[in-house]
Amino acid sequence: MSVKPPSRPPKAHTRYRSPKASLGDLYSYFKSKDHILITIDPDPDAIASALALKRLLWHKVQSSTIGIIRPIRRLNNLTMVRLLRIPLMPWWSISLAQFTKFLLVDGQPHHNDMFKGIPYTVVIDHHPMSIPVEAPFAVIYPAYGATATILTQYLKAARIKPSQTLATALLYAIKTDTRNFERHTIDEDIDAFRYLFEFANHHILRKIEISDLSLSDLRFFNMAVERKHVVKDRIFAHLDEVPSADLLVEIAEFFLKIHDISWSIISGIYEGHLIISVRNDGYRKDAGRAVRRAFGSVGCAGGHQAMARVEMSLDKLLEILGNVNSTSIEQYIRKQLSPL
Ligand SMILES: [Mn+2]
Repeated sequence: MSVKPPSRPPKAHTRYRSPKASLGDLYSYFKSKDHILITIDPDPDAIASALALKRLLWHKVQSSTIGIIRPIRRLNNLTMVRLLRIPLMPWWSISLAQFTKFLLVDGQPHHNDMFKGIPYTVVIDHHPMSIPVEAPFAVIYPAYGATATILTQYLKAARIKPSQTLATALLYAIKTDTRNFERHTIDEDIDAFRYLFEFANHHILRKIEISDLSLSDLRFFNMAVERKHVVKDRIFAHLDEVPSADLLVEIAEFFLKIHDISWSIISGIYEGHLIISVRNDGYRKDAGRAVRRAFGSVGCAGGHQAMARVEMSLDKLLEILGNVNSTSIEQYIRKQLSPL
């Protein structure tokens, strides 16, 4: 088998076409002898969209493979792939010569060096198009909150009832890409969400959504509980060296579950920097303003009403404190962020 360049002239559709018209067009590019590779940068939207595309082309092509360009690291996404048994192939282990057609979802060829130079037949995406996408079937809808929404419309147009696995994956994709509809959402995303809702497994969805800890992270929760200092409605804990900055966010959010705690201020050292993660109840206070006032002149400090983050180099800290250790750091943070 050899890879032939697309025979029809490229045209990218950024203006909306009916899903039915798009689907007919999509199908026209495939033959039953095709072996297709769907390439993705594996985030939930890309994974779910690839799975939907695989389903749409089921029985229309000889074989379909989803190739990922990097290992998945995010624990929620690993849980998604494991619980939904989504078949993914690391791209570096595949020979491209065995495929006759290439497809890309939730991304564009210029987004990654690994995509460049591949003669794509299909590109379906919702990121803004800064460089024209040249593929026979290119559908780019930047207004959409998720690529999964476009694929859900195609499934509906094809009258394919999504399996529990597929519906759960698509639902999770729409929820993550729109951050639970807090950003970049159009009616089509909400319609797709509503449609998928009844087919999804909500127990699995919940397990995927809450799976952001590893067993080894618990050590730091333990340390945070032991080291916590409560000053009025504020809780502080300094954790020394931590394996990731995200862990500080997890612990800060965990402490905010305590009903009469309004501020959760968790700090640690990560890659030579002091990181302070701040969460509050968002009521009459502004976490972003508070950290800018306290640390804006000595480090990088910012955030919103209910969440904020400070980052400062240990050199700067040494300059200010003269002596950098657990106790001096902890006291410094508490002094800067204690209620007046
Ligand atoms: Mn996306």
